[in-house]
Amino acid sequence: MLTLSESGPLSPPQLGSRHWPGLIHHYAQWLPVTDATPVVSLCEGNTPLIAAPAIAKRMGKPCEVYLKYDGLNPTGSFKDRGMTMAVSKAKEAGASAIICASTGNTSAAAAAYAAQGNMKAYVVIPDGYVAKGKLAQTLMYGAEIIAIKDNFDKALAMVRQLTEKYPVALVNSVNRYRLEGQKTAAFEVVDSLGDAPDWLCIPVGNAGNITAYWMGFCHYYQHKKATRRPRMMGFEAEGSAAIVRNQVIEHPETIATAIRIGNPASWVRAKASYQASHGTIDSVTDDEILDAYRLLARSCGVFCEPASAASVAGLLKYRDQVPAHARIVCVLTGNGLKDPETAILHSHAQIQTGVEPDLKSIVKAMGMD
Ligand code: AN7
Repeated sequence: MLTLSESGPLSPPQLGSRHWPGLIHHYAQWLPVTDATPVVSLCEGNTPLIAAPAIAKRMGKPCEVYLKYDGLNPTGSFKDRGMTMAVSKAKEAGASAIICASTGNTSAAAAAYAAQGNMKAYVVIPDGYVAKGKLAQTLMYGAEIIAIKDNFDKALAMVRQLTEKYPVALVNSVNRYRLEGQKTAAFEVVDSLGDAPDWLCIPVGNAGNITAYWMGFCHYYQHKKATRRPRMMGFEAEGSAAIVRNQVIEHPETIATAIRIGNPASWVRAKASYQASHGTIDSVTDDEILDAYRLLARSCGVFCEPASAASVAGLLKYRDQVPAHARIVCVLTGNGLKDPETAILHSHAQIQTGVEPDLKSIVKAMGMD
């Protein structure tokens, strides 16, 4: 019997017509895979594009704003797109173990795909700076977690050195297959809207995702699946804005721990991407990130993690430059459930505890007495 992880990209498992087979099977013709590629999939991709009229209203002119909610991927972040490719290709090359450095989401995805692909995963993380939900997932998926007394940039440098000497496949975004998988998010945006948007707003950490989206938009444009390409508007957190400041940040800081990165791995390619698109990479403060984080939840019903809210914080910062009637997509890279501690600390809301279990007390707590 053919199982999902044994089937090649050209022969997805035969299930009902509404079954989404994962992005490698769906976009096989656009990806560097063959029928010999052992596809390791958790049915990632096909995430919703959600209209956000409450954010469009804040632009102060007629326009459309959509949220590409990639927090609805199987492990709760866009990293699944790259990881299905990286792990499948590592398996094809005969690897039995993978390793990555991570601020949390890459490690969760690597661990999950390693589990599905029957491989061993090692993850190196900055001790004390990974959100609780991400740690919980990575532990559950069974990865070996190594927390170092330094930041993400150091962890990446270490795993790069390590994989030169030891038989472990590197699955950080310096692995070219990661960005190949991630570019499918741009395909989905075009497939949903019928064309490319005018602007794409996106958080920037290692700057891999902005690079991958641009690749995706360019491929579709070249093959006439889109008539245009968007302006790429990337946003770093102010305390780790290496690209904006044009210098490595030795001690990056931000509440958005996912993008607490001071030496982005895809720096050069990301710069080329935003420049070719006539876009920009700018920074947003932690306060702006938290305002957008709350706005998304309260006014749109979409709970993303703090790093993801940088895309909307950036759009709000650039609201005056939004052309009337523009179509804008903000990428929400990760699910809010990843980071319950930040949510509870910064929701600006409170639980009414210790309420007596009688109608009078509950009605009073509701403010209806
Ligand atoms: C939610 O998991 O780098 O600019 O190790 O988790 O492509 O790096 C995460 C990055 C944005 C930035 N949003 O994307 C990791 C890691 C979320 C993220 C980014 C990350 P890139």
